[in-house]
Amino acid sequence: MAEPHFPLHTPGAAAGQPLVLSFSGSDPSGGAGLEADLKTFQHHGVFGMAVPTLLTVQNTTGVRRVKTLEPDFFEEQVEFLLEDMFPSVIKIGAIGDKRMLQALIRILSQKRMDGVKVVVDTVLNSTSGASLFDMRGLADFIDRLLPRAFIITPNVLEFDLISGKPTTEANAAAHLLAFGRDKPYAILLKGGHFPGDPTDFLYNRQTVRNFPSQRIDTPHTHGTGCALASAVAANLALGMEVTDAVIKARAYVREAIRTNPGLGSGRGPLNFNAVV
Ligand code: PXL
Repeated sequence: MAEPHFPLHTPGAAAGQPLVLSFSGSDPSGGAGLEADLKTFQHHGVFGMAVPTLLTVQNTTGVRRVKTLEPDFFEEQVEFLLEDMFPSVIKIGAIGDKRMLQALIRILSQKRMDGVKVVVDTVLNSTSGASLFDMRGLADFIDRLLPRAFIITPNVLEFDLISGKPTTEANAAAHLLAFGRDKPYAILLKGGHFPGDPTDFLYNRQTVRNFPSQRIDTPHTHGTGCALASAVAANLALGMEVTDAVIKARAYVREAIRTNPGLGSGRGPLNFNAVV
């Protein structure tokens, strides 16, 4: 029998790996949410942990139903986990509702969380179907969760909701500078909803850098935002500073879209094993 290309069991492979924790919703199709986060962490060589905020009835054709989990149970899971294993970076995805948001804010307000970098993927509405966040929690999301973030990754629709103003490719940089001025966090504005070839914008400490790219013509972009935010989280945990973390994460996601496996009959998942 031929030798495998790599050892099937690599004792101690996880030793020394940074720990990254995801709080997000579960997608049974494995393309978005918690499942996408863990695959992305694994690919980046960081050790992924996860506590779900909500469950979905979902396949590649859409999200049919959402069930936000019990915040008490969520908090108990987190507390018990943190007694034992502590992350250097936390990635937050879909939150569900205001009660779950409040549980998250309580957790992130703990003194021991001070040194933990928080990546918030501002999942306010899924591209397809049911709501992943009850908008009655929007004010608390903006005023109480976002200030705790190290970086947030809104798409254009989400940034419009957060900033209260419509953003176009032409006004994005000025708009980010004005909005970001007194904010403690960096903002990666994802330009996928802009017409034509999209540009992403990274606001960080009074500067804006733009990243133009060519649109890839494919329907298979399920979970793109989850993978991008998780790749940024993993790169931060590996010690990169924010601009490098974003540049590397964008390259990973672009290649993951380009080499997508074409699964499902709707918007299929990415290739999480993409090598860049
Ligand atoms: O990509 C946004 C997203 C986040 N989290 C979960 C999702 C989705 C989109 O479908 O299902 C659980």
